[in-house]
Amino acid sequence: MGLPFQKLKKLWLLYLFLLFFAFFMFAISINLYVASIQNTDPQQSHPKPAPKRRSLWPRKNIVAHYIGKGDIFGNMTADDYNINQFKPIENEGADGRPVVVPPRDRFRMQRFFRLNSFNLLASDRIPLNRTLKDYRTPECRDRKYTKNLPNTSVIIVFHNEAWSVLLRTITSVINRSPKHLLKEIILVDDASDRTYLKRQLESYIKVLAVPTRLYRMKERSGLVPARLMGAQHARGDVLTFLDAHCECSRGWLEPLLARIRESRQVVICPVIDIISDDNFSYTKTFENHWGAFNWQLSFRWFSSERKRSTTESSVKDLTAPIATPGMAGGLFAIDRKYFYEMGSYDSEMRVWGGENVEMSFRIWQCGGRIEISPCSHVGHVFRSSTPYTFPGGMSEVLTNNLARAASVWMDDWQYFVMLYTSGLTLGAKDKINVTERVALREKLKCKPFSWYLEHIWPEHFFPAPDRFFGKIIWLDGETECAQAYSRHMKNLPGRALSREWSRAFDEIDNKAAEFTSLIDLERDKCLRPLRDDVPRSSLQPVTVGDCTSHAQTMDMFVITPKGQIMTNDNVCLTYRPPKQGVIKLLKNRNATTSNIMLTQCASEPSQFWSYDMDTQQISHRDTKLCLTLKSATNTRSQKVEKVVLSMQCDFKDITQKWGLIPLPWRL
Ligand code: LR7
Ligand code: MN
Repeated sequence: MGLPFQKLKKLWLLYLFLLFFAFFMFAISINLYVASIQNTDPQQSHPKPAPKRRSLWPRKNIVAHYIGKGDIFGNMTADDYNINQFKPIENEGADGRPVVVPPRDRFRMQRFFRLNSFNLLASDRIPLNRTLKDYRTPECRDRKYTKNLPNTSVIIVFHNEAWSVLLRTITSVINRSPKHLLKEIILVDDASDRTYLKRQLESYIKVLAVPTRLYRMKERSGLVPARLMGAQHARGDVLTFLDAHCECSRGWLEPLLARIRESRQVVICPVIDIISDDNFSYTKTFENHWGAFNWQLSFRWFSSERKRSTTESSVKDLTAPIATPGMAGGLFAIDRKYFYEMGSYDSEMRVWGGENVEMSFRIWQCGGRIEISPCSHVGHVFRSSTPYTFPGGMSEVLTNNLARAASVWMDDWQYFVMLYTSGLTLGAKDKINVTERVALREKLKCKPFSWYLEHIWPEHFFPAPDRFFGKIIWLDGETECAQAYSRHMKNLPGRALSREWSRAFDEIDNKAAEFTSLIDLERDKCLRPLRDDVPRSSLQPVTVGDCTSHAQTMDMFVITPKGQIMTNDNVCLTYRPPKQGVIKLLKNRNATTSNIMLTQCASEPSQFWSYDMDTQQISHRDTKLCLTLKSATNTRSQKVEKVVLSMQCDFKDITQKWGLIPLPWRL
């Protein structure tokens, strides 16, 4: 009787041991997995390929930031938040190289990533005065500046910034700015609660080589109220704003101040280089980037060629700044008095977002300029999520800020933004009071938004009175909408004589309400990207799909009178003659290839189209090939997909007929 019981007991022990062992292996493999996601191998991560600019990627919705939730690393404790683990190691991260956190610390590294949405352990290994390379072009290095430049106050606002990151920002400002140009550093603490940002910070800044003062917001307000407080206390000729996680590189300041000396109406930004959020490597970015906004007013970088501003020196000056329709918002210098003359900031904007939109429109429309100096390089830690809270709710705060910017500065276009930004509606206007800002706009006699689009951002992809805005539907000859459209076109007098887009826009506008009401969401098919989960900036094949209005506005197009077919984020319908390399690339990337792609607008012949009202064909202007809907086999999944290609035109071919269904965009 006793024997089987003994056996059973042994077996249980064995089970228990096995269970324990399995759990142990599981824990180890998770750790290894996590370590493998984090690319910390210096061989691999440096040099990096052309940096991915966060802003070129699509966002699921208007909320540009999200807050990381708890994960397998458990909850953080008050101690975790408050201890300062800064322990610099000589030469770590020198010359902007990436940091490798040793394997034994990988688990902690993951745990602490969440605190700031960047690799705190990596930063904590880098000395505050780490060296960087000289990222300037030879032309910029050779450029001489007069000693007689205006001086500046550097204003840095922060909320719960990491010690090593904040102090490295300050150290880089002190070490890389000519002493006589740096009047003071002003820190504004937006009601942080980390203990090391209290007394420890106060005593640290007392001994710095440059007068550094710290002000604190009484309650958490956001970067706009904090910057306004900083500006109030500043005494320098120029205000230079920086985020609290930057590193200024050699020669960053002189070009900014020199440009303001030339013209006090210029708001001047440095080139923003990339400090990696996972290994703190410093990567130089291209000098010829400029910025603007998408349909939801998110800031975006663009790289198409732009004329440089002419400075005192010659026209072909490679050190001359580039005018930019929009500013990223965090890093710029502005004449202090001019800042106030122009209405500083909209003080009702809270926490994060929108202030850069407002400032961009305001400065341009009210007679100033915004430029990027190719000679000034400042690194910024780009992160993909927001580590801090949004008092008042993220979506509410952000939509409120954007609604304020749009309703004061965008005239007719404010409705467009409100109609096609998720989280925003026309009702947003009722919740805000912008009387003071509208009065400012009148006082400064600012120009209309149409002027801004036409003259400051002629490459823009927004709707306009002389453009079409709406959906492009496939006229399959069966749906009511398709039939009504074709009938309307066939009955137009003299339709065959005109190939002008504007004529088509007019004829369609007359019937806009009718067509839109006839769209059958189930049956009508609209032109749209083949996949909607790929970045908008990459090449994407085109297909037709249901005509629902998608949050990302993937199936809405703007057509210019010259025949460029554009959509959100500066993406254009493009004819791409198949080259072998291209096909290979596409096969890997998208698995379905076509000679029609959506890609960055460039105003090239490959992006101009004609519309034949008589046959309802859209043809590529140069090759005279027609947009055609065909079935193609996906090389990866072997599934048959409908793809839009360009083929020989045949007016009888039903797969080549397209209708333009306008959508409302202003009141
Ligand atoms: O409630 C807050 N209080 C603060 O003091 C929220 C933020 N802040 C501080 C924060 O600590 C940081 O120093 O404000 C600064 C900016 O906040 P980030 O770093 O979280 O913002 P970001 O870099 O993601 O956002 C960009 O857009 C913002 C819109 O409101 C601001 O204009 C940021 O300054 C801006 N940053 C840049 O332009 C750097 C380059 C990014 C690009 C492209
Ligand atoms: Mn930032």
